[in-house]
Amino acid sequence: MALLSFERKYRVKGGTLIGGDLFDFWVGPFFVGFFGVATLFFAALGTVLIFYGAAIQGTFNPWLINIQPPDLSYGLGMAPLKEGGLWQIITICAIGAFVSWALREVEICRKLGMGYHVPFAFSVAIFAYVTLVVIRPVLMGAWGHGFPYGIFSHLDWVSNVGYSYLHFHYNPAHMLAVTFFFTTTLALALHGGLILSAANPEKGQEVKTPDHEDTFFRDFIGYSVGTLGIHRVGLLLALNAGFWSAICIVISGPVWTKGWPEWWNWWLELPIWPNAGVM
Ligand code: 07D
Ligand code: 07D
Ligand code: U10
Repeated sequence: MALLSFERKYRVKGGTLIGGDLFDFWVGPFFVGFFGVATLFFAALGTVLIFYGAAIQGTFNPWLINIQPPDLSYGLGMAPLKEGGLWQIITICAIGAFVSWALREVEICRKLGMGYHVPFAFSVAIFAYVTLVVIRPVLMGAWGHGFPYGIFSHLDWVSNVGYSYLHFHYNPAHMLAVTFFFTTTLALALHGGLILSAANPEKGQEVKTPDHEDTFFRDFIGYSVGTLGIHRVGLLLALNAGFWSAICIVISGPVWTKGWPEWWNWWLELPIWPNAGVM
């Protein structure tokens, strides 16, 4: 069905979670809904507050804008606006906007009678963000453990937090997360490559079928996960990348306070090694 006639058929009322018909309309290509309005509200307020913070800081250079969380001495209390309070309100706006965005995805899925896989996937990204700015700071007793909102300043935070555990690469959950990120790109490259190679045969030849795609991988590695299966694998890999990222940072501090290389001492402490003295 052509895109325009398809949209005419499916652009009908219903499926909203909140607000009934009130915001059940489209503006240009965008479905609005209650959560579209909520997203715009939080995003606009958050953006205005970032600009306000930038004005206080004295720069509108986007690379240098830096909205700091409160000092650790404020613990889990509210801080004055200019001493981290802005960061706290911007964090509320960010969570409000991200969650509204996910729920807007849910409403669109409901309208189309589709599964909720996309909003579920975005929820894992939101979970990683909330872990960084809410769950871990709460577990550590101060909002000051959240990351600052600035392009370069948030990189400084990652580096500083990494080195404060001596060698972040030795964090086993970080290893899992990194491996899932790498595997996700491998899977996407293989999948994108396979589809394009089947859809773009040499001039004069017919477009190839899923049978060709399956056979390529059977010939190549002895097994094909299948045309639906590769999308399941892709989603699983990507969600695990985000999930283990959240785990790797939430255990740094709340669970493990020493350097990460030291965590591996459990290996040396296993009761399987001959006595050093006997050797
Ligand atoms: C391509 C979809 C489009 C999204 C884009 C991001 C803003 C921020 C805000 C000026 C894949 C738009 C950016 C709206 C403007 C102000 C105040 C998504 C795509 C293009 N980071 N990070 C970047 C965020 C964290 C890290 C770039 C956000 C953690 C490292 C961009 C968050 C840690 C590097 C950015 C967040 C961390 C980056 C490119 C939130 C661990 C880089 C992002 C809300 C996760 C890279 C200069 C990208 C870079 C980079 C945004 C969180 C580490 C500015 C919004 C604290 C090591 N991060 N980041 O393409 O070039 O994402 O930095 O959690 O090297 Mg970051
Ligand atoms: C948090 C983003 C959520 C985004 C949302 C949406 C908008 C709207 C609008 C465009 C999680 C935002 C949307 C704003 C934009 C428009 C219109 C995603 C989030 C909700 N590391 N490390 C990770 C690697 C080192 C350290 C994760 C690699 C060093 C710390 C990942 C290397 C040290 C933390 C990862 C490496 C160190 C991490 C990040 C290599 C520093 C974290 C991905 C090759 C000296 C962070 C939850 C992620 C984390 C994290 C990869 C090196 C420290 C697995 C590949 C050794 C402190 N690192 N790292 O989490 O786990 O995405 O965060 O060296 O906190 Mg690391
Ligand atoms: C996939 C797929 C597949 C496809 C696909 C795709 C996955 C096989 C069939 C999709 C993939 C792609 C297209 C590839 C490229 C994608 C990426 C690399 C991912 C990253 C994406 C981006 C970087 C683009 C991000 C753009 C966004 C999020 C759009 C920005 C939009 C808005 C700001 C508007 C949002 C709309 C809302 C909230 C609903 C309400 C709307 C309105 C009221 C109308 C808009 C009105 C205004 C903007 C004016 C009012 C604004 C105010 C007051 C404040 C604004 C505040 C701001 C901060 C801007 O598998 O199949 O193909 O295609």
